[in-house]
Amino acid sequence: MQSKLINGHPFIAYSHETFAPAAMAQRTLDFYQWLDRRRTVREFSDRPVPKEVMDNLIQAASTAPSGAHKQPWTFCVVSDPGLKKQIRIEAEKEEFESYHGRMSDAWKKDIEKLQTDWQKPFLEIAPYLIVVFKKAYDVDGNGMRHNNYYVTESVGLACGFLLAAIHHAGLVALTHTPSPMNFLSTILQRPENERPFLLIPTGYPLKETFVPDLKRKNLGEIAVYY
Ligand code: IYR
Repeated sequence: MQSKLINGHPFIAYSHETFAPAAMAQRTLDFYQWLDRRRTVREFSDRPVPKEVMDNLIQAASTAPSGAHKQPWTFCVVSDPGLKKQIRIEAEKEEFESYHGRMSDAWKKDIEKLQTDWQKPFLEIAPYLIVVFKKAYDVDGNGMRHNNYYVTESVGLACGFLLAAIHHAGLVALTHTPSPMNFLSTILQRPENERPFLLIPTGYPLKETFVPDLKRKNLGEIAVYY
């Protein structure tokens, strides 16, 4: 592999496949249509998923770009039934409060089409809960703090990659945000510099599963060309 130093910093040659316009048009259409089939699913099978698959999914997520390449994320992959039960109990406590007061009427009306409620059985049924933490800062071996940058953007990007990887695996996921979710730091004993970001149950869908009949915005509603 070709390499060189730029101002003392190592760089490597980047080789990248390119496509003719017609091939690119077909590829982008295929990719869009394939991504368009991804749906958030709330009904999981308890069918096991190999750990090797989870390892690959997490590594795919961690290829996302991040501020100063700090990779400010930790993916906690929970399969232990005791931990899943604790997470369900605490999530349902928070969700009960949310659905019975914390959420505005307008908010509840907005999500009525999803037919969700405070009960979250999938937190025990899905074979894996991926709990994504964002690292507000890093701590080195000497206890020194180091800055991270654009942490929310970076971890959001990694979660996007993760959801695409899960779809590519033929599995399904739910982007779940019990609020507040500090209980995840306690149950999983995460250090002070890590903050819970997203809880992603992952697995196979139930054989017979239904999802809300949602429509995506069309191009004219989401894109402005100048
Ligand atoms: N966190 C709750 C409520 C909820 C909120 C939004 I915004 C959604 O898109 C879906 C659900 C829950 O998980 O049920």
